[in-house]
Amino acid sequence: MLLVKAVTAAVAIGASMAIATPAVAAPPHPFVFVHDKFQPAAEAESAGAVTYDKSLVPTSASVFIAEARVGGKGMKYHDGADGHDRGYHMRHKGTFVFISLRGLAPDYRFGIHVHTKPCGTKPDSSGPHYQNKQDPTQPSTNPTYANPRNEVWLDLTTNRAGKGWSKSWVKWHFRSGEARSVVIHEHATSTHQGKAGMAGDRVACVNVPFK
Ligand SMILES: [Cu+2]
Repeated sequence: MLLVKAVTAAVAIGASMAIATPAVAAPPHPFVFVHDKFQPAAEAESAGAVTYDKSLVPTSASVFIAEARVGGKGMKYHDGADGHDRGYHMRHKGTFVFISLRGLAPDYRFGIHVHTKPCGTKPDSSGPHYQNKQDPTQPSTNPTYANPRNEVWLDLTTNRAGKGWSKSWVKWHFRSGEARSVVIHEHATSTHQGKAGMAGDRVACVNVPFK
């Protein structure tokens, strides 16, 4: 049921974006969907999602993630009413990411981000956060770079039943092959200088082939 709601929400938002731009000659929106159960970290080679802390993310937990990549550089569209090319350029370019989780620790605040590398047997395998403008100083803790407009943050608080969801919209696209996972951390993401983007230990990881 939760999955159905998640898909409905993701598709509804995708549809509302489509309505914001004329349907005629509008490009298709590439979507990515991932639905997985968390496996023990030892299974990372073959698992879609792994947990490093079973007290916060048990192996009975599941995750759904959707990405919608919208628009692009210099795209034009026709006016649907009379068929003339008005030469307008796409105003809506960006990336929408949605996450829904169930079976996690209840009433708990998690920090969640898109990371650059696939999940592995070790929590650090997933590499640093994906950044649109890359901080020359790594690890990046400078809020000029480590912020939810330059990175994809999906922090959420679970309800009493251990369910939660979150979404992010950024005005850019991922560079191909450079965004590979979503990492769940043990606490909310900091925004303070010198700590920006930090959210404590990595408790779980989900492989996502972002476009
Ligand atoms: Cu992270």
